[in-house]
Amino acid sequence: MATASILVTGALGQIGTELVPALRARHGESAVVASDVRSPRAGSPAGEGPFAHVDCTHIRELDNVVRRHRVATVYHLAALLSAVGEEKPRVAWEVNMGGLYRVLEVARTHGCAVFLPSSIGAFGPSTPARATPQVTVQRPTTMYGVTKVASELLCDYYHSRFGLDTRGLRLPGLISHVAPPGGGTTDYAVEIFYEAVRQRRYICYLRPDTCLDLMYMPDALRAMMELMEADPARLVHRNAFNLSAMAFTPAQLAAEIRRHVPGFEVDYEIDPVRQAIADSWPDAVDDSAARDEWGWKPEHDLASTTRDMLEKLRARLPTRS
Ligand code: NAD
Ligand code: AKB
Repeated sequence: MATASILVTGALGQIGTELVPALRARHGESAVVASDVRSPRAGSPAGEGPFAHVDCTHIRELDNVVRRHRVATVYHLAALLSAVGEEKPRVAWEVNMGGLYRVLEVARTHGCAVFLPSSIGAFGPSTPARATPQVTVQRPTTMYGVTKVASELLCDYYHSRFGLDTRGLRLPGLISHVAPPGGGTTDYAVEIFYEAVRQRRYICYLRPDTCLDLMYMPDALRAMMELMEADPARLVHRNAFNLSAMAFTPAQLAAEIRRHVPGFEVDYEIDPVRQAIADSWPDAVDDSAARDEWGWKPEHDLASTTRDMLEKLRARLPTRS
């Protein structure tokens, strides 16, 4: 059996589908074990190298895979996102908290480093909405947000109490074209590109003036890997770095897409649940701690993301003539 040193949980989701190939390109195919509670579909990039079926709420399954593959670093992605978490709050608690607790316990036993993605969902309505500071009020009103704040604290605790090398980012909503998003509030910013290419029409579930932080997937992948490679002596805010690349509203995104897809129409049918979640999140966060402590710098803005998303999707999807 090949020796591997990196385990990715929840590897078949929106992020893992692209993080696994990126880590394999950097560290070698056999050095990265993809894992998920689901099985990979034929042709899935995560299934092209080592793959293990792991339910992150089962400590024995985690322990076996870490032991068997001599895992040194875990990218713990398995979680329920914000909208699904409101439909299934009990499952969200069990997977998001129960999974992380077991990952940290196994990491403590075997001395693994752990990466944990937090989210802008860790903030709430009483958080300052503009230039949201790195350290600020965190009183989220979703189960997702509650688990993200608790996860940030738990990772801090395992670092200070047990010396575990835990690191994390408060990711914005991610825009990507490889795997679909898994049921979040920011999914509109992915769906809109698919529908612009397929139909030239999109029905958006958020109000046109809802401003949120978003990021293109290549920036997010680079941020995760750069943070895990950063000099630990420089990291003050280990487990919850604010991260920003661009902030925009559905109306601004639609206008940018219209520059490439003339006549693109967007209608608005507001989903009260996802609108309330979006309204409770910041408009744009201040990521100066990430910039100062490990040199974070985004490469993609709204214009370059829109151009690249449309180019990639037009090459793959049937388009309306
Ligand atoms: P996703 O929903 O696309 O994928 C999650 C994966 O976890 C799925 O493949 C699912 O099968 C798996 N999973 C669910 N329960 C599991 C269990 N018990 N054991 C093992 N695997 C399980 O999510 P994503 O968008 O890839 O997000 C990954 C992480 O990044 C999450 O922690 C999420 O909160 C965080 N994040 C994502 C975004 C985003 O916009 N995608 C933004 C901020 C933070
Ligand atoms: C969601 O909308 O739930 C995620 C996130 C920002 O955490 N995309």
